[in-house]
Amino acid sequence: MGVGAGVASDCCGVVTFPTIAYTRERLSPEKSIAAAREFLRTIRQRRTVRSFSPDPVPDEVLILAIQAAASAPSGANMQPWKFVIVKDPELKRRIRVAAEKEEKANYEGRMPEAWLRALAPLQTDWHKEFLDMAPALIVVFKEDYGAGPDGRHITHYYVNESVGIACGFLLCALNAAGLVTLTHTPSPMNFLRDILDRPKNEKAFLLIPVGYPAKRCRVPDIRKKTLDEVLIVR
Ligand code: IYR
Repeated sequence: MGVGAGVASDCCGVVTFPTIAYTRERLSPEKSIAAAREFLRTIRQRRTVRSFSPDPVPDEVLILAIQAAASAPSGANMQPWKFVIVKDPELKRRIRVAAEKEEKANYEGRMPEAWLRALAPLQTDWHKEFLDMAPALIVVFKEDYGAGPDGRHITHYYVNESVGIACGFLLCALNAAGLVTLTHTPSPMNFLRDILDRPKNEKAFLLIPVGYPAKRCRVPDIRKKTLDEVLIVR
């Protein structure tokens, strides 16, 4: 198999990608540590926020953050994701109404007692005002399979892992830009495909209200596990 830079090679009927030189410069240990420390400082400022200011956010930030998300690694580079930005108040309203209908059924019967007890400290309930209030919702869809131009079925691999990683990139990018997010998963969320008019190979994966925190926004005083609790070195 030829691996020369920029040379597509063909072996046994398989066309491989040409390769390009990977040229990112190596950081010194000091610079590397400083960069990791700065990233940690920034990401530790991220909090899941449930009360949003209605102030608009720059479209360009949303677009750049989605470009960051879409640069994520994915199984066989299939990039099995779509991102829908919803700013239209009428669409946000329809999403809120549909989400609250499902969440009311969840909180008032479908969720087992143990789940309700686990959520009680967070004081969540079926009211989802943030779906109207946040200036933008980003709905991330996963593609369980792709559709070729001729309607051909394209198999996707590690879809949940790939889209989960892309969502992580998206949250980091929005946080770096000073915006707050909520990782919301109304369940079930099939209604999003209908309301947003998406094809049947797409399934809603995560609904992310994005914006600025409301004035006097409060968040639960939770703690993250310590390094000792999460790190094993062998
Ligand atoms: N999706 C519901 C319930 C919920 C579930 C979990 I797990 C949370 O961490 C938070 C909420 C809701 O949005 O209220």
